[in-house]
Amino acid sequence: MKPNVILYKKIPDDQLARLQSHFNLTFFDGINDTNQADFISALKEADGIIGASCPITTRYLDAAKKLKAASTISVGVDQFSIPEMTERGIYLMHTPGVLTETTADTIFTLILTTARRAVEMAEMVKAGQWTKSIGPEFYGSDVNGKTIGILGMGRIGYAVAKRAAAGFGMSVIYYNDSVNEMAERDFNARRCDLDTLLSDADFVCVVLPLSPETEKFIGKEQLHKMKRSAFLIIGSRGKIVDEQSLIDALQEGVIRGAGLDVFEKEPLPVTSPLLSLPNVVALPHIGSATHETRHAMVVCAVDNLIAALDGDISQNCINPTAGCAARKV
Ligand code: 8YV
Repeated sequence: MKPNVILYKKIPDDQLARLQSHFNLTFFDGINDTNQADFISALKEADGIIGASCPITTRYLDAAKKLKAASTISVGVDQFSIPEMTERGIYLMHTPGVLTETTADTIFTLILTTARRAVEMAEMVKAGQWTKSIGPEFYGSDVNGKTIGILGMGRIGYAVAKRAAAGFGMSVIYYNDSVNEMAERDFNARRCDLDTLLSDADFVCVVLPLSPETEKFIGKEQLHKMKRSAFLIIGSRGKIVDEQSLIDALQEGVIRGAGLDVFEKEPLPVTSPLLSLPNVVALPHIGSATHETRHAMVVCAVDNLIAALDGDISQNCINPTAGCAARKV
């Protein structure tokens, strides 16, 4: 008998066909108030689940007595409680690697557009307001030769450092639990404490994963330690920065601007003050959103689930020790 799997996100046909050939598949187009009861009832028989962008709560896990593996189509695993999954003996699989370069491209897009005021200027041109040669009131800030401070020097941090050092001649400083020897060797990156990073960087770039330890890691106190001429770039998860403190800092001129791909609440409410600030570039969480990369992420997540349900968790498993946990039934 094929294992029972729930897919809770639309995926391309070729990968849907792969799932169907391996599993007895039930599909949900996201999890919402209208289909939640059906989702819970399908969970009772599920061996595996695969999807993204929906929190997998304790209530769901309580129903999922047979669940062996969850495969998220993302590198971030903040939709899950890792300790809870481990304790219940459920493997959590994710998709690192395949989205690194694309996400670093998005982060650099934010660095360049905020510093050079590209979105604001483009809107001015489209509105027919480019009537004379622009003066100092519209000048931006240089990116080349500046200092970038990267919070979180993992794969994506390294890829951002590569662009910064090799492409833009920037000095790289970083804050990370451990030394990243490759970044130090390849880009002369220097590890420092948080206060030094905040006070020295012209671009403070947040690529830390969201976890209980990093939630609201950057608040008023940290923003006030940044240079008034500096930019804050957030590329991983919005909840790492206290959004109200950021809004205050931008409104009061504590920092010069912010480039944001992620927010405390997504989609960003239309009433958010961030939307009326000219010194903010806001993107709709497009970090990995290219045709090529999103497809590669689905392929990776499908591979991960097939392997995990076959007992192979050698690649991309967040909690390999889940196998040691006594199964609660
Ligand atoms: C996706 C992401 O937007 O991989 C991640 O952690 O944030 C993004 O690439 C998202 O999880 C939906 O697939």
